[in-house]
Amino acid sequence: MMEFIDLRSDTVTKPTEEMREAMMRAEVGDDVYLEDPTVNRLQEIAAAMLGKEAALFVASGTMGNQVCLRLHTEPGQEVITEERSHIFNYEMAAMAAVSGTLARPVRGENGILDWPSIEAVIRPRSAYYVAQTGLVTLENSHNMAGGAVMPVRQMEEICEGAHAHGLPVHLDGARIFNAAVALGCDVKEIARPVDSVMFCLSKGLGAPIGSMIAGKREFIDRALAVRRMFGGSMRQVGVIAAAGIIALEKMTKRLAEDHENAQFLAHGLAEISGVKIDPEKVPTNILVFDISATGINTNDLSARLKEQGVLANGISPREMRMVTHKDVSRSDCETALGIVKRALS
Ligand code: TLP
Repeated sequence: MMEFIDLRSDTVTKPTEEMREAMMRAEVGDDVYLEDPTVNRLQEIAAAMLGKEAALFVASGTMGNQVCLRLHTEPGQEVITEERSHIFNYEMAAMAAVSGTLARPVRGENGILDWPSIEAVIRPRSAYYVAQTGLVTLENSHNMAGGAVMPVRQMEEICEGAHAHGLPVHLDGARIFNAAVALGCDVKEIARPVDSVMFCLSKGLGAPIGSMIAGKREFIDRALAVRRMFGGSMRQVGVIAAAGIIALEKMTKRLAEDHENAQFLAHGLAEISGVKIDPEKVPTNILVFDISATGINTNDLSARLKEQGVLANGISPREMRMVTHKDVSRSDCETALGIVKRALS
């Protein structure tokens, strides 16, 4: 079988040998009885790292976001979210189907919302005859905006503003550790202003399964019940939580390497005629670039790349996405770049 250089996502990362070893040896118990020691330890480590009172292991990022959304809102309310956010575009309209809420999408500059654009769409409490705003969601880093990061100060301003209106803020921090590396801060600073945060162990951190939500103890206690309602309470989950602990303690420390590889790819791509990408707008491990001026659409480019051993997908007919991660090396990136150049020449 051909060995592909897989740049489709950082979700494709495989567990390390150390993770597999830890999974094999994990001490386990029934997590519905809250008796799995490995899960409990993962939750404590996650809460401490994020600077929140408590954390909960969930099956996926989508489940984590939707459990939080369900807890923060009531049916009939609106949820303010960035137009290209994962919560709005890639979660099967769960906020409508599961929580009975309506998305209020707002376009952010390069995916990054600011307080004035959020404040402008908050429904006045005095107007009983319009749907009320129930929640503000943020995404940091922002996946479909090329891994863009929102500065902590801007998050604080948004959260202060939202709280003054009585609105909670949820952060989709699927890649919060990538954001922290790019912003040169601790993840705690990014998590501090928000009421709840979801982040993924199964993306750049290399764990095979799982995400975490974190927030106040009382919130996480209620999240247990909603997770169960969504079919997400599991039994001897320690076998996967064991990999999550390594993801947090070890794999968070190597993300800068993925960002350097993304910079390398961005600079190389920028030199290809017809490819539009600004390497300065690639702060993390995600590259989104426009190929419309090449006259080739993204489906065709994906197919050409695949024939040559590179996997990358379009996110629209004009825009390709590439994501660097632990299972692509600098030399893989060099190879991939050469293949893209030939495919577009
Ligand atoms: N993102 C996936 C796809 O679903 C697009 C990817 O390949 O990047 N929030 C953000 C910001 C995400 O990027 C993702 C997954 C999720 C939530 C959902 O996580 P999962 O897939 O575990 O439900």
